[in-house]
Amino acid sequence: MKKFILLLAFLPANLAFSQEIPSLQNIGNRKTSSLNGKWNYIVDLYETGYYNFHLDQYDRKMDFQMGAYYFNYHSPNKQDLVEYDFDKSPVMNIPGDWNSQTKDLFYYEGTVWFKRSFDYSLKAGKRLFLNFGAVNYKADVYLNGIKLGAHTGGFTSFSFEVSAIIKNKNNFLVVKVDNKRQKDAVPSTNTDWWNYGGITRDITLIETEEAFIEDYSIQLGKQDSTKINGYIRVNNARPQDSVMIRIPELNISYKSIIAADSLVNFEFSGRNIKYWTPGSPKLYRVLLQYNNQTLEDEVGFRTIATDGGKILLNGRLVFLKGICMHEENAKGGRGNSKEDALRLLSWAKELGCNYVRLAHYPHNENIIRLADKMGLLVWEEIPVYWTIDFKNPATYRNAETQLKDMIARDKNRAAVIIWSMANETPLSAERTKFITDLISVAREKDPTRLISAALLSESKDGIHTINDPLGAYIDLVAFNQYLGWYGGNLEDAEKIKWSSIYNKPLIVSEFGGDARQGLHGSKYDRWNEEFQEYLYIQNLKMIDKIPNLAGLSPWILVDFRSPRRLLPGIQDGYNRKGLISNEGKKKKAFWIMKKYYQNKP
Ligand code: GCB
Repeated sequence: MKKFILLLAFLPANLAFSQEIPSLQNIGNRKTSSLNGKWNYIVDLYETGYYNFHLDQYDRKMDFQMGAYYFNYHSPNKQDLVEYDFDKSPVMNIPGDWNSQTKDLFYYEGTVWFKRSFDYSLKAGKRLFLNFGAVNYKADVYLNGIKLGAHTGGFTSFSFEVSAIIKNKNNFLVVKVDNKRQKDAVPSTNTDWWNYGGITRDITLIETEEAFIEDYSIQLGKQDSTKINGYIRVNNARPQDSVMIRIPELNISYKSIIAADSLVNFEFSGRNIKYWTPGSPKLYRVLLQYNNQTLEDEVGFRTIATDGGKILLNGRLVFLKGICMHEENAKGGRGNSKEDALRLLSWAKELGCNYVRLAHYPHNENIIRLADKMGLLVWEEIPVYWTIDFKNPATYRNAETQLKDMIARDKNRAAVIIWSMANETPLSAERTKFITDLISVAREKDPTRLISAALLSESKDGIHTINDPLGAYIDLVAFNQYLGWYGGNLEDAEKIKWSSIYNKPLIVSEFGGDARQGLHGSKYDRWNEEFQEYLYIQNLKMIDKIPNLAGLSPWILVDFRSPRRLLPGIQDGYNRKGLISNEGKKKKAFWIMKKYYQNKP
């Protein structure tokens, strides 16, 4: 152990606490090795491995404490007091949430420590980065007893450089994961989904050269769709180095010298491009070259804009035939794999969708990349959900970081057309300031996509309106409304009138009601499949009368776990608004929705 303390003493501060680097673009196509697999874990309800008995945080004091779990201490000395041992602790699959893997941890919210040992031989002149696809909610990361850093926010990717810390043999990576809900967090304490804890997405080591392409953006120009523009950023570039972009199928080959700030901004003609559309999701092979390195991607090109009440994809009217979905797998746990993505998106396709709303947080990259391939337009969202601590500047910074990280990862995916800032947030001046500040950031980071937020409608004297000041700032006025479930009478559906003060596209971002699959009876009684079917029939009649209606995404594709949904024999811990049950069986309303989309031009 002394060795580590010595190492710490001689490491410059910026390496002892390796700085988090903005997510590396396109990790899947780099030289990687996976750290997925079985990891040892210790459930630490009292955070005994993090604080001493006076609640001093071990990793802040930087002096060795045998109690600090991240040292993974094995004493050769029988006199030493060491009260933990990763190697004798149980294992679980990573990536994976702990709730669905371990019965005892089903309801657990707190700290769990994870450890994995591995060898890695890093040759001179190479660099190594450690990337986490996502950890819910807070991660403290330590490699070989040295803290790399901490990350907050359960659905975004983050990386640390580990070149100076990695050893050929017996590295140990320790991650403390804490998913306690907090009032000032994003999301806050109250959500209608399961707070799955753990290392929920892939853990990957990425090996690079000393200097390498870190990030890039490539898409059609907003003003001039005959041009392709964007940037390439090289990490550690030397003066006068150059980068090249090639799109062989379009005979494009563009070379440029890297500017002093390591950046190349580019714009070149993109004539004869076959646009990406849901019907024909054309992806081009794009090669980014720097020195003798080539990074490959598959990129679709399309434009997205609005004109009054219309949404225009490549300049042509598009109606969003959508469905909402959570990121859950077939077993009732957090989804992450390609198979999980395929299962969900195939159902969306079968329903007749050209669009999915990924609620209520950034989903994993497999889903986004598959949507790109399958031709599904995507709404992505950050978990600014219901009641957030809107007055708290730290909460704002947290939300802003999650927004930036979401945009950073997915900005090159043609499928993604909408960034959503929030869902059903209560009106107040602070809330509107919070969200409009987020909107400014989103527009600055990505001026090409549409901005939205799921709002609430108001009803007065039989007239429904969207009366939210945010309507003035967003491109698509989206709203959730639950006629016949949380209020209102289904018989009145056709009589309801809609008005909007905004001359913008309106989207019904949610509607629906629960049904227990297999439960049949009167269409007037809740929980029956016939009730849900009737609710859909009536809601769709109402929805068709909404002026400027540009799309809809019923709530929701599949039943999902929620601690708020407790009715025995019916809900049993699931929100039952799915068109498909959690066992994968379609309910009657599925076919109503499918027919509606079939008949919609
Ligand atoms: C909503 C929320 C969604 C809930 C849904 C419901 O409005 O946006 O997260 O799950 O209603 O089932 O109540």
